[in-house]
Amino acid sequence: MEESIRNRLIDMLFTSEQFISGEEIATKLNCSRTAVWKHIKDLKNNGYAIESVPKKGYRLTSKPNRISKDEINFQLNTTRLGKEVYYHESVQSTQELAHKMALEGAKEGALVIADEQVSGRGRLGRAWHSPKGTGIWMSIILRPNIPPQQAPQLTLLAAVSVVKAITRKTGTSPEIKWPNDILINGKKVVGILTELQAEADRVNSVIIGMGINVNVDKFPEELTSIATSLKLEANTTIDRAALVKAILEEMEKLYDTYLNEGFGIIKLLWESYACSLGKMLTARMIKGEVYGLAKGITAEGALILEDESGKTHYIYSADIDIPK
Ligand code: BT5
Repeated sequence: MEESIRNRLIDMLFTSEQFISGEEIATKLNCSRTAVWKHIKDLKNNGYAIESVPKKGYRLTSKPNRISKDEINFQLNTTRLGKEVYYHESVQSTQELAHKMALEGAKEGALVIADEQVSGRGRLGRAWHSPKGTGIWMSIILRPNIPPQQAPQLTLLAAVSVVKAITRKTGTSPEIKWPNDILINGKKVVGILTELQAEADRVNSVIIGMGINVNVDKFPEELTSIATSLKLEANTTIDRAALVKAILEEMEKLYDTYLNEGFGIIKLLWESYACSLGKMLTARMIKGEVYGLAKGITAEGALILEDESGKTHYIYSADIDIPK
């Protein structure tokens, strides 16, 4: 109840350009003027800039660039994804938390998101730089009824959703590097990590972790030549909550298509955004490397490489080097 008053108050302030009096708010929200005053105070403490003028009332002058539950749920146009939001100011890793919550029965679409990660991680235990207040560090829990070997398709689905949302919100043109990197002008702006909780023939949950460098101004030295942010590329600060919402909306649409019609359309979309196809590249795996022409992806999402002797290799997991 408290929460719904708060959301409706944000809604009223957000949609009105004029001052709204405390009395009008109290009547519309069916609460006391003291309750209105308390909610306004709380919103101010949470970074909302609200002008209050005696006899006139309240007016919202700026929203915080925050990614907590209120901001994400406000006008979110999905039915499942992001309906449950678990926001934290600082965590070790949203991925670890999401794993725990999935085991404890979190619903499909639950979102774990943090303003900062102190031990964010990539694949193979690598570190993921996740500084405070400037990125989107989040993990989404899905529960598709698919065999475990199809799960890599969801990494590709997630990548397409993020590219569509970034294009819509920033006007930049990101590309996908198989399997899980999103690049702008050749530098990594997003990393995606898909992990499973599964039995031999059945997926219990898929945890899709996304790290997005949104308003990061400066990277540690070891990353400056390989990493970039949306702000650096678009030359403007990006509203993080709006981008999270766009991702959830794009992803839910594609996920429904995937569940109803299979991987076909996602595969075509993925190929249209891929920067690695049709090029000679090296796939580095734990057991060795293959140099060859990237010909496409299979129906499972594996990369098809043709080496110089004409032999075809199917790559399920690797790091890719594309010579400049
Ligand atoms: C990835 O791994 O690209 C997957 C990253 C997933 C991060 C998200 S954040 C939310 C969720 N919670 C987590 O703890 N993780 C997920 P990989 O392909 O292994 O790439 C890792 C490599 O990227 C590192 O070894 C660095 O070279 C580089 N790197 C680290 N931080 C970066 C950053 N912020 N931006 C660009 N590159 C980065």
